[in-house]
Amino acid sequence: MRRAETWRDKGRLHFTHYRPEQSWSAVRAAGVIVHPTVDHGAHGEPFSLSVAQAVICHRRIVASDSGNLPALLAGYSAAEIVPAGDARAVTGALRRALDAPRSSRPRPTWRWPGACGSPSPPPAGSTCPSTAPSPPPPDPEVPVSTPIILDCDPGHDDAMAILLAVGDPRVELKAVTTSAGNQTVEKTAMNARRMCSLARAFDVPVAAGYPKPLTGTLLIGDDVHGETGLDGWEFPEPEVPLQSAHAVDLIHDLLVDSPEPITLVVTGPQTNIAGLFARHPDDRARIKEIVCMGGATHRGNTTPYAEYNILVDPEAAHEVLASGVPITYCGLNVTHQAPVTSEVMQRILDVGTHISKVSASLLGFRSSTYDQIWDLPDAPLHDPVAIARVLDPTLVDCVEAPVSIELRGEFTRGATVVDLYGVTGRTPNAKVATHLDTERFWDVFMKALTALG
Ligand SMILES: [Ca+2]
Repeated sequence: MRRAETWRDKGRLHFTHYRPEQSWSAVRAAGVIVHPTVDHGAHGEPFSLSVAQAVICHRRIVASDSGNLPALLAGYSAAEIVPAGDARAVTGALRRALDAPRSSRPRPTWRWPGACGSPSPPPAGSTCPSTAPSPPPPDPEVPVSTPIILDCDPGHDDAMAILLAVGDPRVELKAVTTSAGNQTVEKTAMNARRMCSLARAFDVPVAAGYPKPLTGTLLIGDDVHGETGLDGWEFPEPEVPLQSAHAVDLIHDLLVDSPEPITLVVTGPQTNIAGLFARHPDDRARIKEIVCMGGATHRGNTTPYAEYNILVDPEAAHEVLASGVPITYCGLNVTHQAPVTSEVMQRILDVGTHISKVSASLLGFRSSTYDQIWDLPDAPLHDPVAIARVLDPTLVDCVEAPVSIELRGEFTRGATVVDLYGVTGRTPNAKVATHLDTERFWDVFMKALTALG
């Protein structure tokens, strides 16, 4: 057996030729692609640069062979080009490409179509026609769509987050997975199916995750969200089915199969994500970032200092924070800048669709419970703020800060301890949202709602 070549990207990327199945996705997650006409590694066969026709790093060709590449690789720009079969030259070119500043890398404007435009690599030995269709030229008017997986616990505000994710073209909703939180995991999965069906997102898979937190018993939020977890509307039987796969398996498969890192938006307790990292530690390198609704820079909402999502499973939140995956917290301090006022409710109704009518009814129920519990009839719409941060980061200002999850406090378990002023001297380990552009946020939400029809 030949000596395995190893490439590293600042310690994150680790790829060896002859152990392809596990490492292959890490390479692709880092933006390195070997042209799929030789993508046998993903299917368990040895991959070798000696048969590679092209090696692509962050959408730029760094190595290529001859043949029908011009047609096959239309849409890619060239960095430096070295012979694809020269492992030493390719390794050097890849290192230089991976070390290039992010800003100098072209933004992806179209999706990897698979060999010859098909979703799967062709059988070994087959050849692509020289007239393979070229990808469409990038349209500057069409926004780049960020692939996301929404892990949530619907829940009324999760429900609105689903609608925003489906209705705004700047995110591509790859899946909805549910955690136990606002209601049992069976009910949150049912509610995710209801909302995807309502939004006619029939191709978005929905899967249920763990039934309880890593430690302790589940604290449901039926005081806010009711017996079903989504009280306030009588839903028909959902058309979107429940996947038989566990949420963790679905997330893992999507991460492995994706040609680019995926953003996880987490708007419930973080149990599923902690479980994912425990079972598949390599998946950390396949995630672009985690944007969560959770925590607060000041006070909590379920105990004086703990916010609900973190309080339900503090150990999971701690594991996710310690994973090293970039994480952004959209906490109560910023989500309370999105109150559903009577004016907002009227705007939702004015959209004039069935979906807007259902939304207004759901939010009306939630406002009534917020009014009873917190004397807050203009209930803040927490979870869509995390989606907003992904689809347009300028909507949500963030600062970098050291964050810790309180696991033991007698009165403060589940609190996010955010060192906004650097008094602890710790290195910042998270982004923390501090301000929401409320006016533009509601404009974006209404636009998405309108787009859903
Ligand atoms: Ca939620």
